[in-house]
Amino acid sequence: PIAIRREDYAAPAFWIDTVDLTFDLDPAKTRVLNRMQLRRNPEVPAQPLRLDGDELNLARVLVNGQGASFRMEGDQLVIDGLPDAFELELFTTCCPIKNTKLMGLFVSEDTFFTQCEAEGFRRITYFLDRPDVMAMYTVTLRASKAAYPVLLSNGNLVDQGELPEGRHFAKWVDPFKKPSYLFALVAGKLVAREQRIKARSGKEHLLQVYVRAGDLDKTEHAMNSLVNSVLWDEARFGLPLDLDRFMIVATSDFNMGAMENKGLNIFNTKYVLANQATATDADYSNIESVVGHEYFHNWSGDRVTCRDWFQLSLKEGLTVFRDQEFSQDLCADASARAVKRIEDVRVLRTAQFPEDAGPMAHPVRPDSYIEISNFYTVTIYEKGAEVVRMMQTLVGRKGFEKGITLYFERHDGQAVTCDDFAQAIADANPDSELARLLPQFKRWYSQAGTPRLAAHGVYDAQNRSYTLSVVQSCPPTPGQQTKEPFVIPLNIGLLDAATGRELPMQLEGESDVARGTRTIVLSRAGEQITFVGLDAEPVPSILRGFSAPVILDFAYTDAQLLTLLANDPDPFNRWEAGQRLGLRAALQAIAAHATDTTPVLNDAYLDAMRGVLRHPQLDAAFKELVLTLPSETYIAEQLDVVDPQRVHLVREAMRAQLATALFADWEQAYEDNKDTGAYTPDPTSSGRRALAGMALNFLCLAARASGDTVWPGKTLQRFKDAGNMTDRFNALNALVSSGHTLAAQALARFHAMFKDEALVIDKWFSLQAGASDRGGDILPLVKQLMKHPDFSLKNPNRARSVIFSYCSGNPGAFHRADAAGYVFWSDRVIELDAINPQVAARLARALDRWSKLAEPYRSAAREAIARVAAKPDLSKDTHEVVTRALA
Ligand code: BAL
Ligand code: ZN
Repeated sequence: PIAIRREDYAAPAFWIDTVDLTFDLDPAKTRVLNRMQLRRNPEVPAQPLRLDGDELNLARVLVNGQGASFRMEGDQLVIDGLPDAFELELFTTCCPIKNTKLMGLFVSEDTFFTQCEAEGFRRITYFLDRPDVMAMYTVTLRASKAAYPVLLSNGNLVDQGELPEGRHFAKWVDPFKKPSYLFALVAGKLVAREQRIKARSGKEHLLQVYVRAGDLDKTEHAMNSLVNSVLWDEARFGLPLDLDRFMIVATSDFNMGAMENKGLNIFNTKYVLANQATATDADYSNIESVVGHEYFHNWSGDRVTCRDWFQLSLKEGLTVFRDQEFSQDLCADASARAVKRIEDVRVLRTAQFPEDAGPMAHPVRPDSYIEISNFYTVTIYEKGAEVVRMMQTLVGRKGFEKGITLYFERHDGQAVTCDDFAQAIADANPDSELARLLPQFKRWYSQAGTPRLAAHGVYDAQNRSYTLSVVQSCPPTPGQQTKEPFVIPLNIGLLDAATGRELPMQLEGESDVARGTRTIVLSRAGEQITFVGLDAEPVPSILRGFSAPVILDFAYTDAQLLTLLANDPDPFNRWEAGQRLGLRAALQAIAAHATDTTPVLNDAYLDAMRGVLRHPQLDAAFKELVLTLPSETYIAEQLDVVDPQRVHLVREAMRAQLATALFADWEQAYEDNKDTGAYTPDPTSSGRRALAGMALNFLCLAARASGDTVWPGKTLQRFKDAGNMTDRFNALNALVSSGHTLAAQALARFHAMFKDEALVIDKWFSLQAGASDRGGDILPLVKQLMKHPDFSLKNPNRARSVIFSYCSGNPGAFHRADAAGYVFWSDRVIELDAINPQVAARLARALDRWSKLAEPYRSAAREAIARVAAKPDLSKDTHEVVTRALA
């Protein structure tokens, strides 16, 4: 396979102005008639027309109504000698029922769906399948009326009617130009929840959420989330809904979370369906984010799209930022907003930081790829969102809104680049630090790797000053040996070490005395920041709110961290102080080769955690985050050489210690938070359920050590009596993760209760595959689960629930000294690759960090990767991941 390089970008040789598609839908043989108006791009040297195709049967090619000569070059259809403007008619067929890749047109539960991003449209018809070719679409769908009563495509329904032989048709016209990756169609037996909404302009829009008949009672939250999204984008950024009707359709077979096709979003059921009996608080929250995300793409993605796929973060980073802001703005108070921020940073640090340090590290705007599907990554999405967030920090919230307005004014209807976006934000704020430092700021787009800030502070008693020295660096990443300094907005506060109170801050040479957080903009490799007017050495609260996606090294003393944990008015850094203390204890125990009987946590830490748990003012959601230890993955990232079993052992020992040392406090926390009344998924009550769930987990863990049967018994009762899925699942999780004997009957009962609810059965699989390993018991269980009648490798959600939960989500069980976990992994990657390369390539990433492993894991992991790489006929997707891993 060949690499596509960003620097090779060339404008297309032809433009497609209109596309008129007619589908005769049949699962075994769908006929597609494609009539297009094309014209040469006069700015490009004359060349043949090359249309992309993949797994299509071509039956006819007509140019201006006449048979035309053409040739095939690989998968491309090539036509020479074309006039400057012409009509091209193509007739092809494809086989949706056999489409297990779930790209292009496929069938799921007797319903037709499409997925075209990034390069799926070429599996429907021959096309200039690239995002800078934007056309107007008219789509006619024809199918059996009994089997496919609902026929949907992008835009507005302009005609529908009966056809002979029990068939019917629907004709859709999209009033906006769009790239092919935003095309969609759906046909099947579906029902819709509908709601009309009035925009500020007074215009009415129809919102629809389509699902299978039995799922209508699970669409209220998705609809509410959609309504909130429409209102929010108009209120915050002045971006209205531009369509008469906006549709969401759910499918249970989907590679991604969801897809922002213009006016016809297609969603994984996981991000649509929820009621209190089947969905947890986390599901509710994810649905809100994903519905928001896809809706916000209607502007940031659909109205303004990417010139080429290297610019993917143009729409994805921006849209993740927008959905993060949406969820924060919906929060009732600052505490809930902070909780959301902490959760987002946790994802970044446990998933993106390892990616940025591993073989798949790439800049937010990559320079090359073999398979673009592999670049729908946490770097493009989450780090991309952090880059946008830093821009907002540098120009202020209002300035950022002005920048967004200018961006859409300038580029509406265009396919543009990350440079265009940054330029618009800077141009709207000409006096900002962003405008001043723009070329340097854009290194965030071009340089991969997580920058490190090494900071240390010196107090000068004579001058009553405190100088913070900060040196930035960034490690080499594939293809980038050296890095230039980044622009880093560093939010800082100072606390009084004795009282914990926030100190006024005055920078040397300035007369202003600031209270609260101050943003210092770093741009050089090394800088010094001197604060004056200080009577004693302060405790610096650095990187408040996680103001930049960097690793901060500062040699805090335990006492300083305890001060921050108890007092920092910045909730992010308050949480971070607890994480640093926990991490430090873990790393010390790992370095000391602690056994499972050595206490890892000291009394000061345990007292501090007790203080948080008992704190009368802190919210339950925040307490739950503070009391959650750094994950095994995050701990492993801090080590040069990782023994995953040792990491697992130490973290389990920490959990056991927290369980027993805080036993009475867990009892109290459970009693205080167990009743949340009538179910609503709001942040306050979900925070209380989360803390009650955590308490039960620790109580069952403590019971395991003491032999107590009371709490496991109570937990089983809670599991049985629960009025919502969150409480029920938390109770089940407490029994499973403590390895209690009651877990088996609870699991059996859970399965029986929810056997017809696919998303709940996914949870049932995932909980078991992700459970804490005890003596190597999880791998045999995973193999057993794969033999369960409900298991299917073809359904991505189900495959993820078992295989990914084990390989990617359960390091203590996956990294086995006997290498059996890696052998299992390689078998599954190979097996999945033949079915669905995107899912296989994602699974292949589970061993990204193999080179950091201690022996014998390292050699065994390498061997497993080499085994996959040696497989002939590997997809481009998987090939790219494994060859990069071995490079
Ligand atoms: N564009 C792919 C799915 C998403 O990011 O919304
Ligand atoms: Zn997106």
